[in-house]
Amino acid sequence: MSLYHPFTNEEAIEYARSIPGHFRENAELACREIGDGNLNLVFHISDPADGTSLIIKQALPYAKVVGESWPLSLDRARIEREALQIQHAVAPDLVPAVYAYDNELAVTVMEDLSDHVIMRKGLIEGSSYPKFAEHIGRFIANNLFYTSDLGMNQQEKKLQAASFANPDLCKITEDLIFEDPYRDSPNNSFPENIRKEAEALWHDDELHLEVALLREKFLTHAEALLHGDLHTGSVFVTQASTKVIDPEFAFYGPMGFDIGAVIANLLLNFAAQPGWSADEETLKQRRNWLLATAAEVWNHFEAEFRKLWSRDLVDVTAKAPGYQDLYIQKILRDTIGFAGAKTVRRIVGLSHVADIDTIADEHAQRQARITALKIGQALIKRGRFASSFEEVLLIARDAAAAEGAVR
Ligand code: SR1
Ligand code: MG
Repeated sequence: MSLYHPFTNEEAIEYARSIPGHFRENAELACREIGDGNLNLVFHISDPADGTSLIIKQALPYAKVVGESWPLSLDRARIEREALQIQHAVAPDLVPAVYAYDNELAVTVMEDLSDHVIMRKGLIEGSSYPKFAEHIGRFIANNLFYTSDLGMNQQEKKLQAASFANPDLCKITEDLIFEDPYRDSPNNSFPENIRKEAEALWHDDELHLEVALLREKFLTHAEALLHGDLHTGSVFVTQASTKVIDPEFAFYGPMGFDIGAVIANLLLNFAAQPGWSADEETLKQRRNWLLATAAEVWNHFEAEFRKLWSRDLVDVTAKAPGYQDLYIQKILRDTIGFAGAKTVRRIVGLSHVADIDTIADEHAQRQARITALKIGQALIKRGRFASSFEEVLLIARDAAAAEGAVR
């Protein structure tokens, strides 16, 4: 019989005590369940007397956001933990350390990052993160390169890809990102005041063709081990530090999917800015920073990826002149297309973003949703034909200009 059961706070404390070399013997430990995501329990365990702390993350056998009617495999805890360990090996300063785990209990014990803030929250509060673009570009480039046929043995990669088959979590993405928003699905969720714009997604053949092609890439292009859910809620930040968490959606997929996720979430915040910026000058500055950061994410990714290619390539055929440039162009185009799909899903699909959903002013909130939908659709349609990241910035600026006023 399986030992699995969801922990109570007391059980989480007992489990934390069993981790060797962490807490003082007989310490009075405190525990808070702080999971605010869609799927898991997250316990923060600390010794208030000396400030020692750690995090215990435990998968539930269903999607917490929906309930027990949506079962999910507990093996995702192993997948998340193994992905964290692989990511930590190639980018140790950008990923929390794993202290212990138990596959049967679906538990991972890891570094506490309470001195950081979730990036989505920081962005909503108007903070800027000067190191973020360099950090996330480096994180993505190292993870993708060293888990791909470019940076690891091709036979080992096939075995690794098999152990990261993640059907339940991939199905969430396949449905919520590539299917539901483009039809009248019961999973969709949007307010009546954008029904016209939402329904337009259901009747746009050009859009449907591009989404079908993106979905095909997601289903079939096992290029590298993706994080799989790299939105700003999966990133802890300070001014000087970036830590990427939550790779439970990890699987072998198309590289552009991870970069696209980061870009989409910066653009969702861009769309939300009229609801958060106190005046026109603040709005202009915030939006400029968000677009500059998006461009820098791409630039840092590209520079780091090319550097790793020159230094650590394991596939001799990839030395063919011109191949690297075509490879980068493919990633750029996929990035733009996936960024579009990831923007659209957060407006009309099941799971939204607080950047927009917590805007207090109803008019500003509606405008933010419409701007995001415009950006998302334009990116999806442009992706396959794009030749530079600059096109993303133009699309965002055009959508903002269509809001009226001087934005
Ligand atoms: C049912 S899970 C909904 C969303 O939450 C996760 O963070 C993923 O983005 C997923 O699509
Ligand atoms: Mg998550």
